[in-house]
Amino acid sequence: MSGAAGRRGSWAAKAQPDGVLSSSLTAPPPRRPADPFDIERVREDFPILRQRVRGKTLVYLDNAATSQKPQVVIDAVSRFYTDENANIHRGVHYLSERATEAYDEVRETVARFLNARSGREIIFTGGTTDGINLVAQSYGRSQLKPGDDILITVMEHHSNIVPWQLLCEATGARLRAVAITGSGELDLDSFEQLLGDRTRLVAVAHVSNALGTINPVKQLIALAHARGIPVLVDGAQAVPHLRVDVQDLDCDFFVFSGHKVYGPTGVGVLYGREALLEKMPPYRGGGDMISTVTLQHSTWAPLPAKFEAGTPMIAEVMGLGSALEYVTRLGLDSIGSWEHELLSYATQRLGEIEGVRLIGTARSKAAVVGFLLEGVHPHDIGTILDDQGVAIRAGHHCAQLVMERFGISATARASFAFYNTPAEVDSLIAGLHTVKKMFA
Ligand code: C6P
Repeated sequence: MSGAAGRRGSWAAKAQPDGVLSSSLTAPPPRRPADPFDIERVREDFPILRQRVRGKTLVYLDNAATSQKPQVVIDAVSRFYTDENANIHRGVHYLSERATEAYDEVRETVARFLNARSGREIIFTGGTTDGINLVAQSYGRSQLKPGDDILITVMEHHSNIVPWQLLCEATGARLRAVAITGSGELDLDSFEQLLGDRTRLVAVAHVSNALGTINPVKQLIALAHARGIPVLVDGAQAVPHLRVDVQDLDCDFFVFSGHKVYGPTGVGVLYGREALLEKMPPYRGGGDMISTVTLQHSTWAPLPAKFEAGTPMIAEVMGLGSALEYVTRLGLDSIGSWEHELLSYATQRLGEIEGVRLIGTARSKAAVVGFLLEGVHPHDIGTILDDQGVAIRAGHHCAQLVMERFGISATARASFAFYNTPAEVDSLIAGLHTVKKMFA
């Protein structure tokens, strides 16, 4: 991939701040990116990609909704049920001991993946949404009072809005949101203005699912910490694309979902700074999270068990461990640069289509392109593309504040993974030409 960044500069599409693409006469014709790792071989790891849908080769460009699973992940889940199934932290028998050991090992894998200080800072959750609700209900309820502020941004997914609204209703705190610019970047002046004496928590997306914007979270965290305010980072769209180091970011909480990073659904991670997790009350009560129980009173198990009540999603945790090992083997730097090539190529090719308007043209973006096609509703775009085997997402993407900011109700969104190819971008573009013909 060496030299890729330089090449990119020469053929990246020229988008105006409002997202209108100018088909610059001086721009050279689009050049297909070169293959960084052996993509065809990598694609063989994903059995679902071999299938045909509606008689056409599947072109899966809805990776921000959920990514496909490599065979090793499918095998890890299947192996657990075939050979290892037992409950954890309970039995004295062989299978239970083996399952417990494997489950706890994945916790260490996650800690290494995020560069957490220890496995005590890693809580298995049901996903990003579950992790944010945990922090809102445990940290939030115990720390916030009437008149306090929680600061989010206009580009948040509903999962990073609604839990805070519920918390505000319960505590009398107030929810405030940082503005975004016409290109879909966070307005840093707005951030600094809203960061006030009453702000008790900042919750911000690392990467926007609707715009693709990569936020300068390290800088935001430093600004918040200068005022002693803890920060939660919604990493749902970051971990599949970027190398995350929670110590380097210095975040207080970081959440993500397994299914977006090539793992199973139903499992996710909350990283929390140990000192904060220690002082937080449990979120849910039940088995495995206690130390002692009497009729009137219970005491809590040490971290991380305090936050993992009941039988967890053991098979899914096995799958998650395998997924994180898989992406680590491929290398997040290689993944990121290949996806950036795809993003630049797709942006350039979309620019060739008259009537396309990009929503989200930030300088720093992950592999998500949201767009409109003049005179065609995004749902019609999605449906017609689907007829051609091309899967994208159309709608508000659970980011209605973003839609409101741009004065629209929906976008079409193509989101890429490392197994996508320039030929698949070409299929998307060909599909959009068909859409245009049908609506001409
Ligand atoms: N975004 C999308 O198509 P869960 O559902 O808990 O795994 O993830 C929620 C979530 C939280 N934050 C961000 C930034 C997200 O993108 C998502 C999920 C999917 O964009 C489904 S709406």
